[in-house]
Amino acid sequence: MEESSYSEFSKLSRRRRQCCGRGTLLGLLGLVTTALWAGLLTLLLLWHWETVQKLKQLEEAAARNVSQVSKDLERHKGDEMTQKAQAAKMSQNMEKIQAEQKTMKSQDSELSQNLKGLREDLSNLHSQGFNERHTALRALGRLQEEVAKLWIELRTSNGSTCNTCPEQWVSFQKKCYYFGEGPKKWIEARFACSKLQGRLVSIHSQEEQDFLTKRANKKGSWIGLRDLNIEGEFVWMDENPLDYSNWQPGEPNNEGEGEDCVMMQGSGRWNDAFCLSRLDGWVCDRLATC
Ligand code: MMA
Ligand code: CA
Repeated sequence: MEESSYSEFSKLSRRRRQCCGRGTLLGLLGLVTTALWAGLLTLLLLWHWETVQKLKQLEEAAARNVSQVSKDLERHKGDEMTQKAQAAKMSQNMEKIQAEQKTMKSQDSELSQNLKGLREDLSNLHSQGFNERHTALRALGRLQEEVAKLWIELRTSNGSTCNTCPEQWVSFQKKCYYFGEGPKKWIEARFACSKLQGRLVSIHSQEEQDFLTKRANKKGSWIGLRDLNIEGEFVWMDENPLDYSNWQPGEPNNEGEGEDCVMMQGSGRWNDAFCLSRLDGWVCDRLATC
């Protein structure tokens, strides 16, 4: 049994020596090398193919990006053009608005000038109206007084006596007199008389003066004479001319800050005095009724 195993082994070893000679080894080596090369080439090809695929993908992505960018660019160009058109329109509008503004400004200044003119006209009309009204009122006052005087004369000539006076007024000839008391400036005394439907007294005769002297306030009274408008040109409240005077010697002297209102002293003599002085007495007159 042992002998037979050995012989088989030696047979095999012999066969191996026959089968695996130098040529066979070289062939095997060649095969292996070829296989290796083939593998390597396959790998290279695979790598190349992958790279090509990647490149293709990249190319496609790039193309897509480029088309997107060009689209965006076009859109942007479109937007830009629209914006430019809008800007042009806006600047046109702006110019129009500026022109309108200019026109409006000139119209405004024209209007304000017209308004100024109208205001001036109105104020002129007002003052003219006021002056006319004032003149008319004065004329009316004079006419009323004339009518009253004529009426009294008519009634007197018919035998009537026209010496009726309101209560607290004193009758003398054709007039009534009110002897006011209480400190007043000339203008306040004038207002007090007009409130009593009279006016500061006007004196036109010695008889009248004597009558007043007897009754007048001993500390002095305001009378209806003043030279307010023109210095030295005295005017009576009843607007009759200065046909009688009873100045204290040396008066009127327009003393100090100026004296434009006339007072009757306790003696009955007249003195021009400072209009804002407060005198205790003031005398009013009005026509008596029949
Ligand atoms: C006062 C005053 C005048 C008047 C003088 C007269 C000082 O001033 O009453 O009006 O003329 O007296 O001396
Ligand atoms: Ca005086």
